Amino acid sequence: MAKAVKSAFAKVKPIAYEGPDSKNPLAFKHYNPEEIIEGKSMEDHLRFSVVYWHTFRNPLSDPFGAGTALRPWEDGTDSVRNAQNRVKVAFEFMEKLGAPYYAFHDRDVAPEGATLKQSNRNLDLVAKVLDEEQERTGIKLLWGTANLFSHPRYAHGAATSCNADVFAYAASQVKKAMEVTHELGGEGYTFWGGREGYATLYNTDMKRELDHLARLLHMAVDYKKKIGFKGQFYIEPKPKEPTKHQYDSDAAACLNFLREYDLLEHFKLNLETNHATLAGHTMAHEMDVSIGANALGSIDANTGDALLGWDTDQFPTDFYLTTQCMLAILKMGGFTTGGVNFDAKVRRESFEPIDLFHAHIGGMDAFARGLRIAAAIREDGRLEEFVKDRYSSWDEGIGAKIESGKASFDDCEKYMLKKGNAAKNTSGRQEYLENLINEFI
Ligand code: XLS
Ligand code: NI
Ligand code: NI
Repeated sequence: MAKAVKSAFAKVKPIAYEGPDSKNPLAFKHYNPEEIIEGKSMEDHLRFSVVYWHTFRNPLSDPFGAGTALRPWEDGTDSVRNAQNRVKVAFEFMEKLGAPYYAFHDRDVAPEGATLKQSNRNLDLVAKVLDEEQERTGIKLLWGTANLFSHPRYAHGAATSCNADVFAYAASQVKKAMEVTHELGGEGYTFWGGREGYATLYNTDMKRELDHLARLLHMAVDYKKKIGFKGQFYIEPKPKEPTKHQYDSDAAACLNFLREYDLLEHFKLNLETNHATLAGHTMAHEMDVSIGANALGSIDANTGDALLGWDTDQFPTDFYLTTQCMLAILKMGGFTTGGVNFDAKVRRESFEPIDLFHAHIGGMDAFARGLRIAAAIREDGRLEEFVKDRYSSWDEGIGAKIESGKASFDDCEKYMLKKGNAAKNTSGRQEYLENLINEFI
């Protein structure tokens, strides 16, 4: 029987803001939750969220070796009781860290049973403790999701499986995960197509699989209405891993899919940095694409390793990256339902519980600093002014006529025949702009 855990982090005091001169590793140097930036507190800008799967369930194994994580509160069983205990540890951690949100998959928080019925019951038993702990601490659920990729039944995919029974199982699992998310007051629900893709086209009917994926999402939209769930639906793009090709490969592919199947109004995107780079894009690119479609919902904040090339899900510590993220978020007017969700894990070598604090403190500080830098760049105004100027030929004359749809080919030709040649181009000044950004970092 599991012994009741009183305090898993007894030696750690609540993490406080001590400012940039502090040498205390268990203090924030930049994240000052109440500080007002652009009229809003840092806490409200950043809406930090801790992920249950990496932080409390990842054993820190890799393809070459077993897990290394030391988690003394675990009793070594896959019991509901152990899962309930773990919830208390998780909330103690999040409370001491000062994270206002968390996110989970159904199977992270509660053990899978032998049947769907048993799994649902296990989830209810653990959700009860999640609810109590949310109530006790005021920590809220950013989003919930269903794990439709770990179990062997999902080997060929979930919604895109060749096996209709597997689709039905996945739909039932999503139904339950949505209900629990709703009961816990979740502000969103994420669909990451873990194994929705293929390993070889020789055995794959791609069109049929995509139709099925859209079917599942339409069912989810219908069910959302039925139960009165008001949270935001998100799709999370990722190009590969574990499949060779995932259908939701990047922001543009997701947006096209959602448009094609009449789903765009019901979904926004949850962008993850390491997925952007796996797709051959920068996070800033993916954010810009999504903002352009009014579809940036939330971010899974992490980073990859340029020399490794797989989804290493590291904690973000690079100020250039966090500045770019915050420039994009401020540009879109801030998060509504979304947040900065640390879909990140400590390294296999960082196996002690205290490393979980170092990792999150670093990520939160990096984003807080990114927010400050981004706000300073905006306040300065030179960057924005440069871009505005660069396109000023579109503000009047032929440019304005083209933009507003009032010019035809004939008009363009008439204009250019009269003028003889196009006005001279001006420099893009990339180096000047890179230097300008460096003034603020
Ligand atoms: C995995 C994904 C996953 C989603 C939620 O690569 O990032 O963790 O965020 O299913
Ligand atoms: Ni993610
Ligand atoms: Ni990832």
